[in-house]
Amino acid sequence: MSDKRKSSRATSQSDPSTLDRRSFMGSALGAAASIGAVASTGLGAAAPAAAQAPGPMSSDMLDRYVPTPKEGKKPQLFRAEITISDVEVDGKIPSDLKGAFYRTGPDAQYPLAPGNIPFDGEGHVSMFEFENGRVNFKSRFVRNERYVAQEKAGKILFPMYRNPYLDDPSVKGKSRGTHNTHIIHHNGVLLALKEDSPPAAMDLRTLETLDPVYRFNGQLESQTFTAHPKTDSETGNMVAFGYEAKGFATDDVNVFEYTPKGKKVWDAWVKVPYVGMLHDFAVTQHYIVLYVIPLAYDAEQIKRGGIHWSWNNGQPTYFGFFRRGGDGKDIRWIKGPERSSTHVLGCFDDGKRLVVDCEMSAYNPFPFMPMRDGSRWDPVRGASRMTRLSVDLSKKTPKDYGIEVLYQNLIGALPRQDDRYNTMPYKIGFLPCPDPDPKDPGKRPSSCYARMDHSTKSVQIYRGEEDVTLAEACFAPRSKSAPEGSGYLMGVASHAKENGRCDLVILDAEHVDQGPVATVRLPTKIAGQIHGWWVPEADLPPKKA
Ligand code: V55
Ligand code: FE
Repeated sequence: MSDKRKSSRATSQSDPSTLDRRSFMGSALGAAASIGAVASTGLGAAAPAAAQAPGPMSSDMLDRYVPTPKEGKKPQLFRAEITISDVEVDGKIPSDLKGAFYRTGPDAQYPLAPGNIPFDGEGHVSMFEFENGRVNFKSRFVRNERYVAQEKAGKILFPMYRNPYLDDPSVKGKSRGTHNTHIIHHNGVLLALKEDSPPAAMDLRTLETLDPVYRFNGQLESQTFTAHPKTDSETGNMVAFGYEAKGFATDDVNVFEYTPKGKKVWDAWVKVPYVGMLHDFAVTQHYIVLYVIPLAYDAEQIKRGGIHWSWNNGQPTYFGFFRRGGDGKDIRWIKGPERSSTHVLGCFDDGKRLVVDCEMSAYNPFPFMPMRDGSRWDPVRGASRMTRLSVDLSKKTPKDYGIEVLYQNLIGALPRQDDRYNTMPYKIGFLPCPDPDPKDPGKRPSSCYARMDHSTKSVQIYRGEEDVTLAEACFAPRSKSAPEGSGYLMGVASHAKENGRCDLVILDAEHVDQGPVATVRLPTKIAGQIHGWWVPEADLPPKKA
């Protein structure tokens, strides 16, 4: 590669404004695509040619969040709340697809303050409601305490990601939650989640915000609530946790379990070896697993007016596990090498082994999270692959945990499984990724969905249309008792060539390589997405007249 092109990539991690559009897009969530940007310039010898691929975040996120001073362009806000009944559909909505698909992501209410990061935009929730072959679309902001206060003031009052010291004095005591990361249904409501705060509850049909600080009828002791609760495969209970649970930067973690009707049936308190981002966790039939990564709390940076985290180069990871139903005192922390992992695909224990399949990168997967040592962020080391972590349970004091890459050619940070298998042995997974088999390495690779089958180690690929970026996919089972992975895979495709116009692509989850069975064609771009969630018809309240 030429030196000229190489230097054009000489971007500083701590200044996202210097990242070019494509590299940001690629790396925004787990560096899936950034690899590509680098590979295209030849930097990434280890990177597959597929590297220029679009990342898992939809392209419209870029326009909104990445300042582009080079082009002299102001960041463009989106903020459009949309209602469309009976959206145009290509193909036919399957008659056994009954329920609603929800998605959420950050959509900044006012331009982000200098130095702030895309993860601090206000939560904007969308719903695709399936009804007798028709699809209705609706999107609404979460009207949480922060949104409402800022709307009243006409400006940002919480200017920095998880740094309360810069907050406007008028919002003292209010919830800082943006609720921009994930949504789940629980006990008749939609819970919008951000890991630094309690959930906000919304109406499953209208998306009206019902409770901006939802504490499970006073049962929630933790001051925070994860964006990645799990559903117990046998009981349907919701298992979740909060970290920094006793307040800002505390090393306390509270893990808890609620019945589907919202009764707390278990909780335990543990302490982490250091305060790192605990974005996700793993729950098997018998164990809770917490994985501490060096995306660590940075007190100095907070004092300087920066964000909560920086990547603390060289710091070890810790794999912690303890028994469900216990008091947490049996927690064991196993030290491991510097790594990052933010999302779990699936996990199980079989009495002999505790297995957690997650996406894993060598280090910091986020180009906009500062490197503590000031080094330039490396998208090759930031690229995520599906990785199996395992612990030998027959040993009294396991000294290490196993790390095995499962699919070398698949790069992506937003894996999803059939959620009926959250706590059980499973074999099927889905992953948005750049084309793992580019026929023309010079061309921008397609954005794909991979269907992985661990039992055969085989991969099926759906290649999105040439100009699209595919968001995280979500699986909807054909019926309550359908076999694992039998149903539909759906996800939003944004078209770069149509100003970000979006489709919802619906695939037969067992034959993703055959292309969509139906495509819901929105007439417009919609708010960006981090995660999505399926709610079957039986769990939806009746539609109000
Ligand atoms: C993630 C997303 C967040 C966040 C922390 O990995 C981690 C995703 C959208 O906000 O605050
Ligand atoms: Fe997440």
